Amino acid sequence: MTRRITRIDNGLPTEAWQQLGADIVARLHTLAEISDESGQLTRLYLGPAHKRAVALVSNWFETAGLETRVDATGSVVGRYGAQGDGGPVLILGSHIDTVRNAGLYDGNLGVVTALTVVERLSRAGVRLPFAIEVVAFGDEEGVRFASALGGSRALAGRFDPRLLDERDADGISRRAALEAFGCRPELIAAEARDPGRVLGYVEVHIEQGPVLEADGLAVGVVTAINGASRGRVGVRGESGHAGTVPMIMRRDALAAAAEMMLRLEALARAEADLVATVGRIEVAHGAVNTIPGFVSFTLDIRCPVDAARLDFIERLRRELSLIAEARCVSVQVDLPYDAPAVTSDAGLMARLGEAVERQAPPLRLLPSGAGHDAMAFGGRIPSVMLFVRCRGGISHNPDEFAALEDIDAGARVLLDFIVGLAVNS
Ligand code: HGY
Ligand code: MN
Ligand code: MN
Repeated sequence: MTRRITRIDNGLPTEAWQQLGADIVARLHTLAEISDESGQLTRLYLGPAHKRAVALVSNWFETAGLETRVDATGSVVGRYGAQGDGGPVLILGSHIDTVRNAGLYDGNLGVVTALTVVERLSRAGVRLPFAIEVVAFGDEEGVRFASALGGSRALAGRFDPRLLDERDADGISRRAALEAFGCRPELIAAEARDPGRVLGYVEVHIEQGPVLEADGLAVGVVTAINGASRGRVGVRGESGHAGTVPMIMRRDALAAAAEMMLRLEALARAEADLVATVGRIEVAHGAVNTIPGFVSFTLDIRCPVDAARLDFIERLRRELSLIAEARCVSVQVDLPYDAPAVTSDAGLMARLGEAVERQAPPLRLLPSGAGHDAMAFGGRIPSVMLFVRCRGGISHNPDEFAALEDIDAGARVLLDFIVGLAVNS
């Protein structure tokens, strides 16, 4: 027997609201045991750990009463049907892929929170005027391939087929990795959701920054997400014998790259709200007694204002060319990944804010410096995020931590938001 919810305060049995944090934390620890590397949490897109995590999460979704499938990009999609057919759908989710040596919460918290909240509705036998899809994306971090957000962009109808030819460090294409995972890349386009049938996308995520902790708050509603550019700089000089080539005659690619990185840092420091990072550097045929001939390093540039980010990149290209010219090396800047800044949907922010005021007051609005799957939906499907306090703002680090009571608050806010949407629909 399914019941229709009429009011938030008595819409669900008391037990639906209890132990949410404890259930979520227990699942996060179970999920965190699935890693590509022993002794640390690394779960790269379409790798062995991702495969095992998909199996575990699929089992959780099915046990919670969701119709579950793995979509054409490897995302796990669990659907909790509506009271009747043909209604709209609310999409909840986040990602289960991680960076290398990650913490438990980045991405995984949002998936497990959404699952646990919908599981409470299912246990209470409550059906809503809309369906809910819980999605565990697998390509948010973009660590294995150059581009990110492949799963969420597929749902948003924005998956660029050229991404299928991107290759990882072992030369494996995204297409081959998807097929080896059991996916059919030719079906990705069909994963696009009809924006007219989607109420919105809502993502719970650890803040990954220090703001909520500084304000002494458990949760906050995200107003906007920084835009991002990512890619790689290649510097080509001439390799040579470290003992014989006079300094003045060298075309040292690594020394040139080092000057370029310091120039990047100085330019970024001069820009309010813009951040730039070099996360990896590779020296081709590096050896202690060889002058480096070719070096490549990654670039990650973020800013809340797209025009400022793109203008910065143009200035950076000119500056790196001047350094290359002065050092008689060549430089190539490739930035294939471009994710525009996204503002949260005002209506969803208002609804989520009301839920925060009821479950974990006071309401705090804040922007996101980190990127998220929610960015993929910008301008096509309304989206909003709820941040959960992050100890010390530490993330992309095994010391990342969110307290059980804050996780519980986040889950209660999400459950209240969903019930509120049903009551007001
Ligand atoms: O890089 C980011 O901002 C996100 O954690 N993928
Ligand atoms: Mn994340
Ligand atoms: Mn991350």
